[in-house]
Amino acid sequence: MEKSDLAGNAVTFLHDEDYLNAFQTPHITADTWLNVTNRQGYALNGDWGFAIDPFDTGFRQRWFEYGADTVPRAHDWNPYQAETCTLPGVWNLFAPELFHFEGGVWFARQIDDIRTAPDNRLILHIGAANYCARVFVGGRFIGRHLGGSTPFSVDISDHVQGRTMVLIHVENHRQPDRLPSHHFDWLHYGGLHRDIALYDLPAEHIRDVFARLDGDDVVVDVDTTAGLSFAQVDIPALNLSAEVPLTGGQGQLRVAAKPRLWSPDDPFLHDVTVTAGTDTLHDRIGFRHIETSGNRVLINGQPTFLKGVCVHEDDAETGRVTSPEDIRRRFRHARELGANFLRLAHYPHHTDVARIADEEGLMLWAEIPAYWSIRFDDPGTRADAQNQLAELVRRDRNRASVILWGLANETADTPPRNAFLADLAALARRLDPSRPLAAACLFNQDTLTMQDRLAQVIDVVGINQYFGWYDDNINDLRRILDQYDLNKPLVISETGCDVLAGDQGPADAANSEAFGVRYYQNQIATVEGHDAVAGFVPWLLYDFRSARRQNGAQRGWNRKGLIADDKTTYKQVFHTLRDFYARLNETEG
Ligand code: GCB
Repeated sequence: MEKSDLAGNAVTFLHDEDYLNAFQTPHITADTWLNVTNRQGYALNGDWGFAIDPFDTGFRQRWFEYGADTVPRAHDWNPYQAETCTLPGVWNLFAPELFHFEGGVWFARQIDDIRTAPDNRLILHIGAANYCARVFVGGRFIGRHLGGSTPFSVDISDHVQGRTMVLIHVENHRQPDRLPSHHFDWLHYGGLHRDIALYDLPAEHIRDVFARLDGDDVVVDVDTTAGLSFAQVDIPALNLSAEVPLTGGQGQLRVAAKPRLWSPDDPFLHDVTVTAGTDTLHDRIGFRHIETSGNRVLINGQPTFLKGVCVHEDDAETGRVTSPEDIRRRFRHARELGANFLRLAHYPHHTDVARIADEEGLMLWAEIPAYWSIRFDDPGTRADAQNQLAELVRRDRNRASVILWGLANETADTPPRNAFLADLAALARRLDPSRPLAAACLFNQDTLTMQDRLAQVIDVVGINQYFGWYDDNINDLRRILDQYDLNKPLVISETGCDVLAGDQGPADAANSEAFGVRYYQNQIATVEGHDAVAGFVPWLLYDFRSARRQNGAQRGWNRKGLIADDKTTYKQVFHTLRDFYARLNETEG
């Protein structure tokens, strides 16, 4: 019989079904998130020990107590002798037998106390963990974070002494109360797929800065720890150097200014430096106006047609792990297409995406995974969604390239859903009054009208439509556009069909290159010049993995990419769309 240190009863830990209760709270949320832009952190990327744990043995047997004063005996895993992996990483690609693993995995490594002053704070920052992460430091449970694509920070100062063991348990069970829920069209990668770093900060420090244009004013919100009484804001290109009084760590600077505006043609970024106490945060921020008027999107007052393409964060070699090179390749392909806009589907992408788009002058739609069937009446799901949205907005609201927050994708119009999404809209507007909101809404399939009540809440109405693929009659699309009577921009937020690169079949054979070209030609002929349409954002740039796609042409991949999964092989549809955007670009002059 195994021995347990849980209780005198040697078998308790095998029978206790409440073993997780002690690891549900505290929640790590947007409230503890730290803006780490340009901060010099100590990278914790690289080798970590790991173990899969399909039975939650690590909780029952308290594996996390490794690193505490007493080392547990007779345990079924020992992080000091663990197999290793490289983080950021997704376990699906650690070994072939883990490809479809869904469950819990422990990650472990030791860290050093890097504090440069005794009362400094040590903040652990994790770029993303899909889906539920529990953090243990020095044998103690620190907190739990939900949501697979947004960053979180946690103060671990009180638990680090000399060299200290950190364990992070990540589990990605597909559950109906999560976002996304248990059913979605991409591969359910699990892991710690973005940067992990440790920050050594003065006890009193800057938590966040939010700079933007509001009418003729530049506005800078400063959020610091409570002990600071003022901050200094410097924007040299505006000759601006001002002191901001802080109350309870909060302050706002508002000054009339005429900054050189960021635009896709001139993506000018201002150096913005905020200093408070001995702490400094530096960012490069573009100032621009984004609004809607009637059925047009206006950038700096100019009607701008969104020539777009959707993109997933997926890679044959690295899964959800991305890199600046991968992001720049995405943007090179988008530019080659003649696009000015990308929809980042269907969850927050890496923080570098918007940063690089800022520099390159591309516009983005950033969204949270309120996708398909969501438990809209579950208060836990609602809290999770609000937190994911808050973490996304706080992370990216300084990025001029992000012009739309996407709230939801193809969710059915019911009262609980409308209440849930109205709350999310209110939250987005409170955290960021400067951006319009969008969503992929559902149209009425019988009347071919836009009847989704969500459209009343948002500013830019998206429709995903696949006439000529899932639905037959392309004329129905024209009918939807002709009947569209909302005084808001309408964007085709998805359209596309599966094409197997190199398939030379005839135009009436699904999956052939010729079929794809005809599909796109029909779509474009319907949309081109139609007054109702403010943007066209086909589905999508690259083929991506999806476990629910298993026919002969798919074999685990959604093949609607304009470019194949190698991110190199162009399909003919790429050129069809490029020709359309070239015509638009020519007319725009
Ligand atoms: C959609 C979904 C997207 C799917 C796509 C498809 O409407 O929003 O996530 O991948 O269709 O390929 O069917």
